[in-house]
Amino acid sequence: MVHTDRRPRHPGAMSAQDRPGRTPRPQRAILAVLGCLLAALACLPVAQAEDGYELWLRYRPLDAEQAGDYRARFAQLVAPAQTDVQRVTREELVRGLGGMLGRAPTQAQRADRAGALLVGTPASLPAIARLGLELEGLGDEGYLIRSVQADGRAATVVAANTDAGALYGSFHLLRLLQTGQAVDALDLREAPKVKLRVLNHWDDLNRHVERGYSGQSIWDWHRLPDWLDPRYTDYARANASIGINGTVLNNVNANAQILTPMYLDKVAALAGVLRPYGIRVYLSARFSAPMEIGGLKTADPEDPAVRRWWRAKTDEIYALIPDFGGFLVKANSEGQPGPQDFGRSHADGANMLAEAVAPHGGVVMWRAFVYSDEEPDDRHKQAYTEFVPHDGEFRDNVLVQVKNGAIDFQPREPFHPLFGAMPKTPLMMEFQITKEYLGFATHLVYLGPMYEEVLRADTHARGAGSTVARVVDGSLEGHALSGIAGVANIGSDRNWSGSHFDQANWYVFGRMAWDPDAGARAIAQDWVRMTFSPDDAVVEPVVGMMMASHQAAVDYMTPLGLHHLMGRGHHYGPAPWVEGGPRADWTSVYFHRATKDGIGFDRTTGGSDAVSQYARPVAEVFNDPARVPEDFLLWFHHRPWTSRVSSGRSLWDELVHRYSRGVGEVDRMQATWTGLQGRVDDERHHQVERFLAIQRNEAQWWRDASIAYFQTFSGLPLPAGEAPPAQSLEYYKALEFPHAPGDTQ
Ligand code: GCV
Repeated sequence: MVHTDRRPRHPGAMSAQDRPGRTPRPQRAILAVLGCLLAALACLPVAQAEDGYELWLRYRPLDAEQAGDYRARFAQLVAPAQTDVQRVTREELVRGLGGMLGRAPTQAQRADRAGALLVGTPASLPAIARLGLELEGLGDEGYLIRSVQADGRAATVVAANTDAGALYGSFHLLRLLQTGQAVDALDLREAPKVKLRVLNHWDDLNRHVERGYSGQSIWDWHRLPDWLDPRYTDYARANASIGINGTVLNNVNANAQILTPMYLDKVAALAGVLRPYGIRVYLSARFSAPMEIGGLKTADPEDPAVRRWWRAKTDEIYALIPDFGGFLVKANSEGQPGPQDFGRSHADGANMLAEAVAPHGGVVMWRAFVYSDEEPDDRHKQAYTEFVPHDGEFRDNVLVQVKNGAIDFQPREPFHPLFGAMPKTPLMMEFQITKEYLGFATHLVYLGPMYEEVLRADTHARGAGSTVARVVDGSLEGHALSGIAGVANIGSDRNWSGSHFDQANWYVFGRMAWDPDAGARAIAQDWVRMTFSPDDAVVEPVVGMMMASHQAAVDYMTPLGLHHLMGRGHHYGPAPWVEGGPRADWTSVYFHRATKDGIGFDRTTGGSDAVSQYARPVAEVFNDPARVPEDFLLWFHHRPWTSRVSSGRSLWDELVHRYSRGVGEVDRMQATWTGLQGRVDDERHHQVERFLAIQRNEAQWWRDASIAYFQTFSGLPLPAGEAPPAQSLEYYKALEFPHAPGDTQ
């Protein structure tokens, strides 16, 4: 990344001043001895600082045998650099190949030896045009990587229709080397299945990050546009390497000032850094901006002056940023302004903005995370109730952005019932990468399995096989526009994400946004190889930890479908006792509904009837306590404490068992990690070890506090062999965390 290269220099490398023949003889002798000593020192293994800054783009030297093989195949680089995208592509290849192979390939205008790497498009490189490759169907971002004979010599080609495709293909090629793949008979063809692959930063203009656990905002607004922190470039590289092609710079709880000329200049400067990496910027728009910064008396989307204001504002933005992506909007949700304040619908509001960006090719991402405090209905149902009637009313350039589940990024949620229920509207997935409800940045929780579970869930909207992935990638209903958003976990921390393992969640988000059918395990394997070590003795145990980690966290936080049991406001730690306050559906008791008789939220046809928002085959399963996946039992059912579950245990015993099972898994993670000492660099090993210790303590805290609380309802003893909570319920209830990170302001 952009920083001093700390790799040991080649012992033979000399600068011009070092050249012999310029220094008197005796001094030369002394210098020669010193030189030998230095050369010998340079050959000693040098402990390399590993602070996580380089993410998965470390490009460390490969072992000699592998490097030798690759070196012969990538001896020469033929990659034009006429455009910014071409330039950064070439830079990345030189950096990556140079780092891994010990020396950068020679660069040439045309291949004149075996072992050339040709990178570009038929338009940018005649040699690629001569190959006559089938690039149709790869679109604007796809690529192929192939071993070929170019002008009679063995070569490797990364070819695409566009520069951006060649950039993505180059990162893929580098990944093949980073993960030790064979490259002698390559024939890969890749194109993203999803069009918009976008990070959502919940970053405020004062650099506070809502639900951020990795320092301040990466965007140094005060020093922009004059100071362009090199981190922005490295951020762009990291995103491009996993196919992310858009970023929403500011919080959905938006401040209208981002739309003022002063801030738009800053946004334009960032757009300039990100553009060569194929990344467009988007902004969260505050719906009431025409009143707050435009001097209008209303923000009514039907008011001609309001419409004019948005059109003019949009034109102003595009004059500065011709490839501006468009707007993300949180409206009429959690106190944010929106069209309903003026008696208009979500479609009215979205369409007004869509009309403004349409002439420029922009889009509107309108969030479906809405629930009203005046609405006494189950919060689970409200987004569906509000949005489904408007299916078909949104303009072509509007996507409705839906969280993966109906409540709010809980440790585990069934897929949102809107997926499959709005066939005429492109529905964009919103995942959370930052771990608001999954242990902040200290708990090791790999989100790949959770994303995979949601994307593979079958909505049955058009019969079996109508997976959420097919809704989101547009293939189920034939939408050309499609998108996936992830709420970023990136901040100013040196390691970007607050912990080394949270980088994996950024990584897997990008890979799954590119291909929603990709597997979490394979992605974890790539990530570990690139981030920690290609050594199988590291890869397999670490991937094992990662793959078990989500279930572990669900077990020690919210087993069996429980949800929303965290501390009030900051969301840190267990607080199933939370009640009262401004609204019922911000409390824990609203969601778990524990009584002397049982526990769980009855969302069956006899209860809130949320199940009926799913297609019939899904609804029937969710409605039946004997068929509902046990992971969602208490999400959909209120069950007696003594009822039996599939293990044969009573519900109470199973609950306690799962809490303890989660803690036990963290014990195993700790043991695995300790066993890797010496195989992973000390710096990162140490931090992960300490964070796992925090996680172990907090897992125990979650278990103990939850059991102590729920036992007051069940009145049942702990199953044999289960340790009682370490402290009294009063102790847990009295804990306070006034300065926990990431809270709203
Ligand atoms: C940006 C949850 C979070 C809020 C967040 C909101 C949203 O309620 O706790 O911090 O606000 O989701 O997604 O809009």
